Amino acid sequence: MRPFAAPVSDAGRSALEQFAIDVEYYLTLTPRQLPSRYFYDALGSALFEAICRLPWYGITRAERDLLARRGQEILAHAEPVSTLVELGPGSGEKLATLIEAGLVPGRRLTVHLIDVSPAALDLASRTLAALEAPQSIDVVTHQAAYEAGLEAVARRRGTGRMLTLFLGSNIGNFDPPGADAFLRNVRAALAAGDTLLVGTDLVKPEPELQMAYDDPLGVTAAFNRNLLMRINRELGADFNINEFHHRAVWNAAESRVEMHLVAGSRQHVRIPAASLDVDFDAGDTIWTESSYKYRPDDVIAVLGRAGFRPMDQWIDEIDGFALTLVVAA
Ligand code: AVI
Repeated sequence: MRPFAAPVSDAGRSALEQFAIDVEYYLTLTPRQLPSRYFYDALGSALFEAICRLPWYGITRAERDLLARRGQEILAHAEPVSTLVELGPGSGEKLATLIEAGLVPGRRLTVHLIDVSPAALDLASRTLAALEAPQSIDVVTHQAAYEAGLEAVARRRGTGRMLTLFLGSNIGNFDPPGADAFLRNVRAALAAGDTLLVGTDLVKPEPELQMAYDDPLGVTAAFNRNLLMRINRELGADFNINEFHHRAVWNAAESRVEMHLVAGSRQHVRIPAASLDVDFDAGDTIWTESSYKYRPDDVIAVLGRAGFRPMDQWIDEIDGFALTLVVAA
């Protein structure tokens, strides 16, 4: 599954038209799928923020701890850094943690935030404005897909080094060819000597992964099922949400947690805006997300294939998470 790939060019289309096209395309594949990028409407984003606070989901906690403990080292490696870029800043808290932990006092910094969501850009900008000494930080927002945003940054960057952050194990939502292609595009937008910090969740015992993606409070289940709510609301569909159940499975051979929605009974679903009718039998599934889990050396290898050289790697052994710093070769 390639959650960030669109089946056709999206030139000139509204976001809603593209959503309808994607739903029509992915729901008629075998197996049926939906791209995970559509989880993040307002409710889905709030549910994801809640997931990040769950005790069973260690990614956010581990990453924040590493950034707080190692921030100074990370920024020292990237010196002389004048530009920070974050792809998908979320609430901006991780970036704020890094800046607080390691920014040289008095240093002026330009921070570029790239996200398709204006709400995320607004929230992250406010988080940075609340930092001590915000006057030494110029924040520029780019409401854009990651690659397009990075190209815009490359066009207007000044002299000095740039450190780009791709955190939260977002790389895990790309399949291996998608991750390779994406990281190559990131490399192409950077200059030699620029650095990239990538957060990746690591392979860990299956029961831990199971709890992280099928939590006892049912927050991840709600996050998954909300995708059908979104299709009902935005595309006028009539999914019976109560009859779709969340399933998370660890696929060891592919090194990924898969999330699926499973029909509990036979259903005929109409999706008018996608000009689509779909029949489900009890037990039929829709594959909604893959979260690839890495081994520390795999992270170095995938970044190496994209044209980066390793600088350092920090591992949180408790939650099984890695921050990897590489330099554009
Ligand atoms: C955003 N992404 C890295 C999360 C993940 O872990 O794959 C999304 C998520 N899906 C279920 N829980 C969290």
